[in-house]
Amino acid sequence: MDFVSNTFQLRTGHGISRRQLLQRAMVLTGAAMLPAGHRADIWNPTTVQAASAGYADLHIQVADDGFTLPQSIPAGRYMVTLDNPRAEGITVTFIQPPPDKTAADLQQTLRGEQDPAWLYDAVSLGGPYALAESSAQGIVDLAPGAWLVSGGQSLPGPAQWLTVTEPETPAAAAPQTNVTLTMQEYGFADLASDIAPGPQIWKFTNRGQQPHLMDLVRIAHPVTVSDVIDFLALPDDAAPSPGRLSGVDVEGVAGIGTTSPGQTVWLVLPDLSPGTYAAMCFVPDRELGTPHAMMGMVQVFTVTDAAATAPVAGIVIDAGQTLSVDIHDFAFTPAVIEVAVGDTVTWTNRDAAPHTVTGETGSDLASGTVAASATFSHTFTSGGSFAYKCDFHPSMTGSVVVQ
Ligand SMILES: [Cu+2]
Repeated sequence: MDFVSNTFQLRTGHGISRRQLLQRAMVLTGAAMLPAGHRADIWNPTTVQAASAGYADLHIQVADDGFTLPQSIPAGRYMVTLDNPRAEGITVTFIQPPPDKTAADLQQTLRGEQDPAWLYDAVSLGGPYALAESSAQGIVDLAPGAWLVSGGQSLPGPAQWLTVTEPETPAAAAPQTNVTLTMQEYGFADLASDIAPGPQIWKFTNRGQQPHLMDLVRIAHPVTVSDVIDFLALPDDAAPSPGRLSGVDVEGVAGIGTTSPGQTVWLVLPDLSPGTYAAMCFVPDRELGTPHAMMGMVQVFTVTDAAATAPVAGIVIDAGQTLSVDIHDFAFTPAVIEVAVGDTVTWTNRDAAPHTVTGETGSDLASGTVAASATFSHTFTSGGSFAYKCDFHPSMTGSVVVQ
């Protein structure tokens, strides 16, 4: 009954462990052990620098004996950062149990020693899944009350209590999101078949009758949903066979923990790279005990450069990109450029004549003279539309739209 760690398991060199999957099919959430060599390019902790952008920080450190986190915080919307130095992936899940349940009850229930019915009925918010030796971020709304913060069975020791007191500040606005999806029995509705690469925030709302989670894996080659389900159903010791999906083709990328009906959580994806992906839920069905993935809650999609993405407003996911504007033939190209907060724009003067990049009066966008072949860079730290012109050639105008 692992309500709180993502069920699907990958082991270095052994691929996915179906034995553990089935064990955890008794269980509501999952933990993954992921191929160490495959994660760095996809999920480098140094790229996880999501500014809290108006959200309070809730920092959770994974230690060998449990989570380290505050004991008490005011209610509100939190940017949860899960720092995981361990050699095993872990998910943080926030569970608001009924008043008569203790941390020991949760532990026993996760071990299958108690009837899990209460866990299906408790309010649960899925925090981020952090790969081994990595960090991950997600956003949760914590209401006042007593919450159990659980790492599931993959973390030794019982869950820890977090007391959430009455809010001290007005509610923060909801994050802007690139991908909005609905979890239900049995699928991820609204998840497009093509997703844009790069940093993004996904919003998950459970509109079903049961709790759901998402594990996101990248698969080395194009697959169908049936391929993935066949793969999950293979016995643990099945030999890889040509043309069939095997564990070495699958790498964990990200995930959110178990989230109950009616709840919404957000996941920060620092840099989704092009490829084939599958989203799946391993919550055991309340009636059948079968992991939802085996009942069809698997969705395959591709991340392609071709899919257009809208920058996420208000949240700087990394140090920011650098975008280029050419100054050529007495014009700025592109004349209008859209960037995200934190991005840097570099203007390069490709004319023989000098030019300037001069914002409106009072703007700190002021290059002074940009000589032939010289460049000028400016980092945009707040949203808005910034018009500029060349002081020497007023017909040359442009603008930077910072989302
Ligand atoms: Cu599910």
